[in-house]
Amino acid sequence: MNQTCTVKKYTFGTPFPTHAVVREVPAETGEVQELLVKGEGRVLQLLLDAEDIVFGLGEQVRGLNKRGWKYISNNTDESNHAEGKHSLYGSHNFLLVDGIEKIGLFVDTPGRVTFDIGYSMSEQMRIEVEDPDYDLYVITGPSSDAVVRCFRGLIGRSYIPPRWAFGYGQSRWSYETADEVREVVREHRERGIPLDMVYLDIDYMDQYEDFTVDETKFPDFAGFVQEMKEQHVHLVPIIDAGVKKAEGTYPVYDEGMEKGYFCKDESGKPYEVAVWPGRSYLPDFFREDVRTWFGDQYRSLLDLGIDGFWNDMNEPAIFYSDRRLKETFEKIGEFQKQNLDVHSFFEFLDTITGLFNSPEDYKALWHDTEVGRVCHDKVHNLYGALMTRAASEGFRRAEPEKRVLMFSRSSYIGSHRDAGIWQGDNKSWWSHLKLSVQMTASLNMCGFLYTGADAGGFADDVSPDLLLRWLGFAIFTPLLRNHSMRGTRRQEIWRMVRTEECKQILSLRYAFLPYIYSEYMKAAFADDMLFKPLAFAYPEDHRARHVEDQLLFGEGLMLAPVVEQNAWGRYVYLPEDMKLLRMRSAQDYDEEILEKGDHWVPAMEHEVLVFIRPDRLVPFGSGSAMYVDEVSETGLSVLGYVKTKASYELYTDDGVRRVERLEDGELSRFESFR
Ligand code: MIG
Repeated sequence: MNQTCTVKKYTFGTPFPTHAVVREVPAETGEVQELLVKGEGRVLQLLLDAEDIVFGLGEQVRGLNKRGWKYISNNTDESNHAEGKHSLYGSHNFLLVDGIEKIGLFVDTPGRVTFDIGYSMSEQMRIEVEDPDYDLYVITGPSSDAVVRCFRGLIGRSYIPPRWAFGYGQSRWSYETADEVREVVREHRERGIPLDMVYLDIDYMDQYEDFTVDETKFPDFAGFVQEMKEQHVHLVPIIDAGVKKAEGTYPVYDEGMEKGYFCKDESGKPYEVAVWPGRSYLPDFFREDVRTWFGDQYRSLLDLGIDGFWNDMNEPAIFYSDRRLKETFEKIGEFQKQNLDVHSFFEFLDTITGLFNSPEDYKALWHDTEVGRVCHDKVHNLYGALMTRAASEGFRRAEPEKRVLMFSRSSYIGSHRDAGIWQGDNKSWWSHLKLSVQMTASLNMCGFLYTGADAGGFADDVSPDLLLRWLGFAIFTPLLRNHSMRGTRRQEIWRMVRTEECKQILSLRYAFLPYIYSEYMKAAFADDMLFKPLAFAYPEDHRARHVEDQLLFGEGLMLAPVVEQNAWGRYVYLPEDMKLLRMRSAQDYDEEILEKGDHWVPAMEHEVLVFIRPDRLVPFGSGSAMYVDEVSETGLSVLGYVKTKASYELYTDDGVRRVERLEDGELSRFESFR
């Protein structure tokens, strides 16, 4: 299919090497003259037809179709994923214009890019690249599917986690002690709620120092990791980007300082910032030796039996810097002498909040890169990606044979080869459940297959019905984690009032696991998406093309999650006849064949709607597993909607050995005739 696409690369100036693209593409000479794309210097313009859909941009606010808003690639620790925002944690500068022509655009630059997609003028897309040095890739092809695959071929194969990472994980900021973690595990096991991992948030560390463990809260950590393993639970600790300043007591800091591994200011002095631990330094991940050093630090935890991590605060988030704090205190002193009126009062407030993630700090930081000294501001959107790359390369050295779970908060295209990402600090809001449905497909286009949102929502208080509905979608996302913020209502399933129903929904995850794993691996090896907008499969169907809240999931299924409170069901559009499964658990569901067209489909809060496409089969287990290693691929049953004949190829492997191609696992074939 890829052969039918055309890729053209236009190089402007001398772009910074992002390593997002792994294939050599010779650059065109001359102006950008692709179809409707007009490029001049830092501005690219494209006229949009009324029917055109613009997909892409990965982790961003708003819908699948990005038209009608201005999006800015500028990695931000944004705790409010509101409609009015322009940037989240990652920069994924890939767009797909899906009209009569299918055009993929990838703007490869680690600096800021503004995508005005019919926001200033409805029928025009205007892309403004801040840095005059960048690469532009223009891909044209016969279908959206082909263009995305072609793009994915350019950026390389998506990250493959261990199979256990497809299990259910419970998280909280934070489980503070080993006993608290034991309680989480006990409650799940005793009540028969499946569980594969418990996440450790910042409080497991000794004074928020990366790669340390607080021995008073987690005595004999190695023994504890082992004890959890015996219960088939993986502990997944967090690692933050900032390294605490602690002279003489923290070897990571001492070594980093001695060897000059931290980001510096313009004069070459290490630049002090503050994050969780207070005063800290940011490793200069742009340097290969620093990546090696930092990547090797993970070994201290790997050696204790840890086999998964999440990387946080790597946009990088900066609470304040020494320099800016001083300025702020001075300013506050001036305010003290004033009568604060409507202007000065708000200026006063902004003076303090402006400390957080200040662009001034990003301008003050410098990196030693493979192409010389560069101001952070110019390469900002790559910082998190390089932290993740450091980890990924470290894992390859420490565990050459084994897959390690890794997902990050910040990312750039290219990170999808090293890790997954979670969708950051969302809220326990219905609109954020819907956002996650849309974002997951957008991320898939950009290569991020191992992804998911904090199920139930991170900030604010969850309601039992929201958790049920959220799980009803999240059981299909590769990363399935219930995580919530300090101070919010407890969100563990066993502490909620509808425990039994949540548990039954989770059983579906384990019943579908052979399918989910198989489809994930096939998507990864074929540069395909796991979640697709309907437009990808039904390009001629005008109704289907504009559906924003239903997704195809793998080759056989369509999902239509309920994302509204107090709904007793929802309207579903079927682009063709499908078999509906209204599922309450792996054992309890009803089936109905629905004709192409619109349907009101009842679905109570504890019911999940799953649609099987015609002539497709879906392997299905009993759902009785309490953890992934208990899911057997033998003795599976098959769900299907067979009109004439259907077959399915199931992928299996040992789940931990690194695999590079489909043939490294085993394929077995199911068939069914009518
Ligand atoms: O800004 O480690 O997104 O998942 O619980 C707070 C504490 C820092 C942000 C992460 C969130 C995590 C939290 N962290």
